[in-house]
Amino acid sequence: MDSIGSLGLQQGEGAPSCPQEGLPCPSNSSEMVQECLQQFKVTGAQLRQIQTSLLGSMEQALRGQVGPAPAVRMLPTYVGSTPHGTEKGDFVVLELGATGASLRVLWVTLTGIEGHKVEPRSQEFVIPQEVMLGPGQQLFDFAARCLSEFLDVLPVDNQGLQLGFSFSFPCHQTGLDKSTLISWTKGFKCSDVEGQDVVQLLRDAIQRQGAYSIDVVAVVNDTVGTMMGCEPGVGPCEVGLVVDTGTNACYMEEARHVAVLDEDRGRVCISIEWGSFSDEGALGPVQTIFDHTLDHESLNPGAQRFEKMIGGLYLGELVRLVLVHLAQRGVLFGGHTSPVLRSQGSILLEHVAEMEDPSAGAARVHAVLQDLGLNPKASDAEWVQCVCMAVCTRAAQLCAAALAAVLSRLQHSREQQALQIAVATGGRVFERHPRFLSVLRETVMLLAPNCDVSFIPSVDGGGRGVAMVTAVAARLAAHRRLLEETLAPFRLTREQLAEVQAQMREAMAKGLQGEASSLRMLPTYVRATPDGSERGDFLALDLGGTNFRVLLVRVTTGGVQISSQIYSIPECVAQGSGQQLFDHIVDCIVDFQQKQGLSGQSLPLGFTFSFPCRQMGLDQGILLNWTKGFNASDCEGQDVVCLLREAIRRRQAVELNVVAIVNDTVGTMMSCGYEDPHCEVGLIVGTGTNVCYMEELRNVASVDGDSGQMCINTEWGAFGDDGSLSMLSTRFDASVDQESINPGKQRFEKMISGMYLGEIVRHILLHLTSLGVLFRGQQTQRLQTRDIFKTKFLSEIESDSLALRQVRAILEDLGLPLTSDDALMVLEVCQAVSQRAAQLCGAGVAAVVEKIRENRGLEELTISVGVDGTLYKLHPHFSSLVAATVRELAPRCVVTFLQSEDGSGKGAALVTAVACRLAQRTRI
Ligand code: 0WK
Ligand code: BGC
Ligand code: BGC
Repeated sequence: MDSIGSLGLQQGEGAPSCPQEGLPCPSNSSEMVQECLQQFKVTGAQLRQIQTSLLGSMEQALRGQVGPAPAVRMLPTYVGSTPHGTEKGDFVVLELGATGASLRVLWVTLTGIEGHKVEPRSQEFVIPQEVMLGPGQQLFDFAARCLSEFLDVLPVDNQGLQLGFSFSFPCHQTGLDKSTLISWTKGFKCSDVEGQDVVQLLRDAIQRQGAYSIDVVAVVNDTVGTMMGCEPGVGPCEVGLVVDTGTNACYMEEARHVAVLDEDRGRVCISIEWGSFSDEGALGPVQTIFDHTLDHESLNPGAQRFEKMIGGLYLGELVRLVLVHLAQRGVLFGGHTSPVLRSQGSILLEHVAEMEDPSAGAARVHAVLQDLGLNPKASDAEWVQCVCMAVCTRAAQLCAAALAAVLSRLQHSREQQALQIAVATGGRVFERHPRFLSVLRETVMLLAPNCDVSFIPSVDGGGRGVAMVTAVAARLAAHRRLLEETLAPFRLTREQLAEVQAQMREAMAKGLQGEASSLRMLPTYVRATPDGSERGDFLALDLGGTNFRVLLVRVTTGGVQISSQIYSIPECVAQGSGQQLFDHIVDCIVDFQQKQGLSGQSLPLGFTFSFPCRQMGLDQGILLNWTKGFNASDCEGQDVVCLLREAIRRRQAVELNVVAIVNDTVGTMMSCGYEDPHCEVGLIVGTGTNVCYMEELRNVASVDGDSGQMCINTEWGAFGDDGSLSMLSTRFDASVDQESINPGKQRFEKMISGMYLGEIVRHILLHLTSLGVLFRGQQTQRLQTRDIFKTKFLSEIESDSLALRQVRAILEDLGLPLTSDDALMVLEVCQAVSQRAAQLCGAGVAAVVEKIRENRGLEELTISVGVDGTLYKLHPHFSSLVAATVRELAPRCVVTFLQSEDGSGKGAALVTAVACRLAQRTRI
């Protein structure tokens, strides 16, 4: 017999004469008792098999696998975090089902101050049998009456009371306040409740009662209340274990392991409902005839088989069945039974706990048996004590095997070999049964040796825990309301987007006509997209994006080869003097030429200059104003091609032939147009944002000619600088704009592009922190630092493949003390900000392609848009949201978005090639 089996029946543990310890025994009667007691013996191997099988069922249920119904349900409870300790407020708690035929109402005051506790006031109400077995409405009306009776004696207003409903039965929860009863257990069998939302049934009953306006904020399983009621200071309990009339446990599982939850972030508390564990292979061998009889005579035969071997509602009954069995065979009580002994449920948990309690002594056992109408001999009392001990030891061991399965699951889910965990225990079996906890603890140590488990008795039976959940639910509900209020302005309706599209169209038309408009609609002197006949070697510069690049572009019959080098533009240069900036550019060119062995060669150069320039020709561009953090002096109003040529001149011995200056949108359109002739729009969504497209020359007032097309650089970044976007602008946009180096400028860009989205998010997080919604209201220095929340964080945080812990890692790097709720809210903030940006961008593209379609009087337009920019390319959802918005707002345009591979440097070279070809033709 391996060591586990003998657990609980150790010498000197108050079971002086239970037979198997090899003590001398009376002849055949003792064999019969032994044979009975033997049936309750569970071997180590059997316990391990139960542990393994239960673990298997738990993981099968978590995976949501179809096929044979898993033995345990693994029900998500929507409790995503263990208590902060900051929860405060007064809460009503209604407990139904934990303690069998009674319900309890509590008034719990949470002070929110660590260690400062206000004793809850509570009242217990016995539930009449006919109510436990009658119509559901009767039960809930009974509960509502008890609530009123309890509140009537309390000095409370009858308004705005918040209630936590501890409902200790298996339920499918779809929210903290939405829970459908699966099936009754533990002596309850009310009609018209299974399959119903029990929160609604309670709300309806309270309504019918009409005495108090009570908001049922949360419904909680008693195991969750127990776990959450864990005494602060010992560190959060992450397992809640209840053994009262029934038994069950809950624990904190990684949300990503719970298939039914489309949540891959954070933890969620799972109510295992192990009472229904019934794997024949594992449980069959340890079930006795008494277990089968008990189940057969129960209210729910075949169900809750595991619970019926452990729960306090059944221990007494098991003992009774054994005593009847032994009495009827003349082994006990001189072969006599009594009507009480023969009646079901006559031996209660209290009786068993008393009779087994070694300190109670034989006299007490005697008294209990006499109360049952028996006339026991001394030996009878001893045997009865052994029977109680055997039944309860097995219960504790089976409970330990189940708990060991949970610990193994936690080791798996947290990929931890050694686990340190606190288990909150609740229920009268723990409170009243002298040895249950010690047998449980010892058996767990043997079944889960790598787990350091501390058992923490739950205070006031979980009432405080339920209040904690209610406080958390109330806080989360309040936070959610504040979050929704804060993000609502970012949730743009179709009407609002269509309005932006219409406003954009109007501004485009005005800009083309040279009328006042926030869209400058700048002619680029690019009249055609590449036709594939371009040839030659070209130098290209690409300034204005994240990186400054110098490129050598070789255009041959075989295609385009590019070699390039990235150079940095230090902030002091970008915001220094113009001369310094252009000298720096020329230094980079010279360095590149040397590295490429091009020194001394004067290749045609195309300059991608990604800032608003009024062009008078391909190689003339007056900088209208800097954007995107550039602010070099003495440049605005200057022809940047001249500034470059002057810098070249200053750097003697350098020959460069600057042929064309193009905007990065144009370079991108040309670069993609080289592969796809349908590409007539260039879109940038990177540090900044902008779009260009091929416009009919007849519509361009500032350029002569009515035939043919010209590429127009819309400079849509400035859209709304005339206030036309104010209806959409939020307080956070205003803060970002005010703190920028160009307040009042580039308003559309500041709602969309990579330079600003992170800042918008940061300002929203600051606001939510000031409301106490995030980071427990603690403002951190880091979060108050400009640009600390990079836009790339949005792309990382919103990526589907990123588990919440990585989201947490990003935010913890920012020194933000956060919970999983916080991280989930930060995710929602990022999603709202990037979604608005993508939709606004989509509304802009819809305006452009619809313009082209109407320009050409087409029913349907097929067109491609060349796109570049880090935000568009790296953000996991941006591009699809833009495309979806364009489909929505421009249904008669079939738009293909082509991500530019080589950036606009290639495009600049192609423009230069076209210019050279045209120049050559005019020279001929
Ligand atoms: C790459 C292009 C460049 C453009 C940039 C925009 O080659 O011309 O300015 O994309 O994206 P960003 O680097 O600002 O994210
Ligand atoms: C119920 C569980 C409950 C347990 C302990 C079981 O019968 O199904 O929901 O947690 O009893 O009260
Ligand atoms: C500039 C545009 C440029 C865009 C994308 C904006 O800030 O004004 O010229 O195309 O950024 O880089």
